[in-house]
Amino acid sequence: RSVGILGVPINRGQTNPGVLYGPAAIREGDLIKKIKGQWHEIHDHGDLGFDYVPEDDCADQPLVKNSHSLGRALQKTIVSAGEVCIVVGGDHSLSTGSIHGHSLAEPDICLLWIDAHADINLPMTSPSGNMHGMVLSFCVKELREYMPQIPGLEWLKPTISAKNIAFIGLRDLDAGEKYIIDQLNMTAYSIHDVDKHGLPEVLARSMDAINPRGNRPIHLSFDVDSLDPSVTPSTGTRVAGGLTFREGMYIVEEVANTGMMSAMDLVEVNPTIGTQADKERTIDCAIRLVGGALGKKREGEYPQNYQLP
Ligand code: DIR
Ligand code: MN
Ligand code: MN
Ligand code: MN
Repeated sequence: RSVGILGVPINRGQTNPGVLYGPAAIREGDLIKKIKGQWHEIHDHGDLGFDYVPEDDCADQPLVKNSHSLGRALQKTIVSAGEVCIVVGGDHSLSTGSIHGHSLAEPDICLLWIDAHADINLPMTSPSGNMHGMVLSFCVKELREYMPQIPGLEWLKPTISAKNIAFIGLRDLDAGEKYIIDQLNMTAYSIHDVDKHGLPEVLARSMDAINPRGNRPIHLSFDVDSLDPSVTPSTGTRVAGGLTFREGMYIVEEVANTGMMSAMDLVEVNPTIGTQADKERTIDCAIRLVGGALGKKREGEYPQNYQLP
């Protein structure tokens, strides 16, 4: 299958504007060249173009900051069928668009959410008003009756059931988020669970829960703040005690091994945070995660027709 890369330099789902430079920095780190395997074709679709809208200044609703601008930008996130789509952010609000678009292209997706945060605040439970912490409340069908109409986001309809979502790496949840996860009986592995059972076990249980027959297209939503801040320091909401680099790589390689990944979000790389070394480390890690998810193997590999000279 061929691979499409889409940059989504969206930054109004949170408050640090520098996350806008994520796609450019990841491209400059030589993403395309480094992930190119022998067996897939890569189309770079460039960055999603969008305008922010002035209505956001008049704040006709206080619940979701910049909702008109986000709504207009997110509606354009199309995930094309038949191509593995890599969506490079930008902040995590972009996943409302990519999940919506992916669900239209592939009706039976499951969602693996790798994040320090659950990003499932309802607009009313959000302590921040930042949309990157509310992504899943817009996507989950079971929360429809609790969702208020948000101006600019009326088009965004929930497309995925709570039982088809698994979280790994959680360690900073708001009360409303934990309550929703418990009420909907969602598959959620915190960093405590990772320590207790080990990452391979937690990942296997997650995949069993959301993709028991292994026949569903997988949407992998990877927030780089899931990893320990020593691994990905250049991100807006660092939380101590995260997944290791090796655990992150293990996740993406295992997802690649299923052969069923059809979309991946790689979000919250903010190259304006930290030192030059922090930024380089974060971007290098982001690129390795994408490469691993596309089937690049740390164990080594060679093309099918390879021969010794
Ligand atoms: C917090 C932080 N739960 C919020 N969320 C973050 O604003 O809703 N998500 N940082 O990635
Ligand atoms: Mn294409
Ligand atoms: Mn997130
Ligand atoms: Mn996060």
